[in-house]
Amino acid sequence: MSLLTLGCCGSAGMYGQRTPNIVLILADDLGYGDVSAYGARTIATPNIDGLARGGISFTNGHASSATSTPSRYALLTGMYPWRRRANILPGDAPLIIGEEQETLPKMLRRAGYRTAAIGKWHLGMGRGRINWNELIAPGAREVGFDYSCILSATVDRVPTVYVENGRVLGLDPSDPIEVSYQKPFDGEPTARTNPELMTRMRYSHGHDQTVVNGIPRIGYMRGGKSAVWKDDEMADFLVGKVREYIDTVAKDRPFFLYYGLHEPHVPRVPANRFVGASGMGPRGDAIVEADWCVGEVVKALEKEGLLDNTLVIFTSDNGPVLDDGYADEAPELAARAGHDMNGGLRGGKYSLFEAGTRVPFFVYWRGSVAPQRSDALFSQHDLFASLAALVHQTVPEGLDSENHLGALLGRSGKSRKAMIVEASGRLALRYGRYALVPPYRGAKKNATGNELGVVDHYALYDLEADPAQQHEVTESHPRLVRKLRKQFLKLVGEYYQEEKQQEALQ
Ligand code: NG6
Ligand code: CA
Repeated sequence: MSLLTLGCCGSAGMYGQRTPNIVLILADDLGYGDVSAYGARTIATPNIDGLARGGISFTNGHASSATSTPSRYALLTGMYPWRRRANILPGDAPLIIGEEQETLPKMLRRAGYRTAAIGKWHLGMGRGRINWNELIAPGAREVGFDYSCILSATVDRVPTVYVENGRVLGLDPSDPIEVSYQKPFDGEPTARTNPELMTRMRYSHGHDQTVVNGIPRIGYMRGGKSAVWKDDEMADFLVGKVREYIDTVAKDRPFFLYYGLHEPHVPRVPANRFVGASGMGPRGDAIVEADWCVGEVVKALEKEGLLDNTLVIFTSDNGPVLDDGYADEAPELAARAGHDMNGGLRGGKYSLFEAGTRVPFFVYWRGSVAPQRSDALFSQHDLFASLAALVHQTVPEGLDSENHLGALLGRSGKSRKAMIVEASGRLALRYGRYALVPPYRGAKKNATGNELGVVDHYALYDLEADPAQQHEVTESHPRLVRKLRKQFLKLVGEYYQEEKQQEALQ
């Protein structure tokens, strides 16, 4: 049956049933080695493993970028983020997705879906100079989400409040919120002026501005006391919103739910009941908490009788990091436990090496997707075109997203051949079994200790023979290096700036 002959929403689809609900769970900084599904024995993630075991476990699933904003931009727009020079946003940044721009949720809406975004956002909101005390627009709604309850940026950035449908949740109008990323508010303490305020956690680098809940953050904020989130209740709060949405959304049409977990990004402050759960301190405990959240989502779907008609996708926005700016002993505790967050890959968050973007990636659809392991190269930005094919929609011309629905549902081994990955504005190529990492000037590592890339030449790695990227094959494959370099420059075109690549950005 051809896709073109099929109707739109709710019709019997390509795989013989109504188009499914789609739940996309996106963890924050979860590494390839941070889930037991790929064999890690130092951490137990039974709920995530349940999706992996009952569905497709991708061994070569990628985020488009090694940091959050660009990665999420690519996932939601199907465009490479470096075309737009997307980089990590502050909490008061304007929306970086154009209001007219086609997006994954808009496409699903056209297919009859109800849409919701809950959790981490990090794509900006408003048009600049946000008044946090009024309706903030454009935002998630204009990107295509009917309902939203989101963190504007990251847990370590102000404002430390939830924004529900464009309004700060729980705000008392007599105590307005002000936010600045330029300078502290007169007379307001910061982590630098008043280090004694850091009662819950101290910073190791950066994060020395406004202190909220005893935790120093990036950016300055004052007011809005009644709206400030409680860090150790965030998982319960967000999963509560997710449960509520799944329970109450009208079931006459399918829904698309984007759930941005905040774990295990810094600051790691899991609920009390998870403290000590991993034996690895806050980072491990935050992963156990995230795993619990995933279990709650599955339970909620089960309770509503939706598991057979819901495609659940679980992945992470970028690779992992131990010390991302807070002194929570993550490096020491991981070493003591023998935990390799990278799962044997090189690099990590911020890196052009494999662990920057190769992330946990699982697709679960009970009764429709056969349990299996897949080595297909699949990038999150291909979800747009692939899901469009699933729900019989077309996508705009010129998208970077490619339709690999067959690979996504485990019905074909065919998938993307070449892919550009990005880390803090620097670019590299994946081509079949090879990775080509172009040079840049600057430090080999950043303050996190993660290795960023190669400093002075185009480096070629054979990922099949050497997934850990320990041995370059640059010298033994000069023709291939030339060919892939050409291919790389062709793909990145005018967007590749040698100088940009050479600036140490992050
Ligand atoms: C960095 C922050 C880091 C984290 C990251 C964004 C410092 C020193 N480091 O600039 O803590 O917030 O930005 O992470 O401030 S991401 O996963 O959202 O991309
Ligand atoms: Ca992230």
